[in-house]
Amino acid sequence: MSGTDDAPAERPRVFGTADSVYVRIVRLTLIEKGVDHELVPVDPFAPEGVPPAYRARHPFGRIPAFEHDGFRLFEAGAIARYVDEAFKGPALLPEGVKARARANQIISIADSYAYRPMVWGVYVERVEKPAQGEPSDEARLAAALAEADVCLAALAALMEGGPFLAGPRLSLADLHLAPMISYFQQAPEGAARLAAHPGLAQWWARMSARPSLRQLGLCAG
Ligand SMILES: N[C@@H](CCC(=O)N[C@@H](CS)C(=O)NCC(=O)O)C(=O)O
Repeated sequence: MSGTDDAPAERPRVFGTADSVYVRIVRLTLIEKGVDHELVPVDPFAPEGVPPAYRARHPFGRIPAFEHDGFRLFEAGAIARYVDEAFKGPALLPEGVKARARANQIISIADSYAYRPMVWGVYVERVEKPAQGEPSDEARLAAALAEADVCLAALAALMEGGPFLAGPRLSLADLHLAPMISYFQQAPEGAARLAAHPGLAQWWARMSARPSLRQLGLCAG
């Protein structure tokens, strides 16, 4: 791990589960920065819910929560930006004002319009529920696919020449969207939707081959 003067060398802790989209965003960011970290298990989907004491770290009971050198933080976007600024390693936001705005815009799109339909509406309905012997809600799936279509079209238009979402270099935007696409494309309908946007499909092929994604077991399809 490489701390700056402001960030003494303590191993950051990430609280959550390894399969959570938002935990993955933070862990991918840490790995891409070359920062060793500890994953502390907290499962909001366990029958008993999150341990009551966890609410001191995250009043909303979501994952991830984060701690580094006594500094506590929640919300994946804020944690990723902290990690980017607090540690050495490649800068994960572009330097130019407009390119940085684009990266932040894509992160916001992922949170606001991609996560729910792609992960819960498509992956959970088409992949996870059948794997658990439950029927898919086809109406929910169809509605989610329609929302995902809008999302993919917007992202494809915004990424322009790529090859990354916010320009020529890897950024937090790529690390934010990738865990969502990893789930989405495991549904056949998701894979087909992604393939309809060659720039995004190539982006995903490149992203899923990165050591950071492989280390966390993000599915390449
Ligand atoms: N806005 C939060 C979202 C975190 C989030 O929704 N995490 C999910 C897991 S991927 C969670 O904790 N879900 C538990 C629940 O909904 O009760 C962030 O950026 O960290």
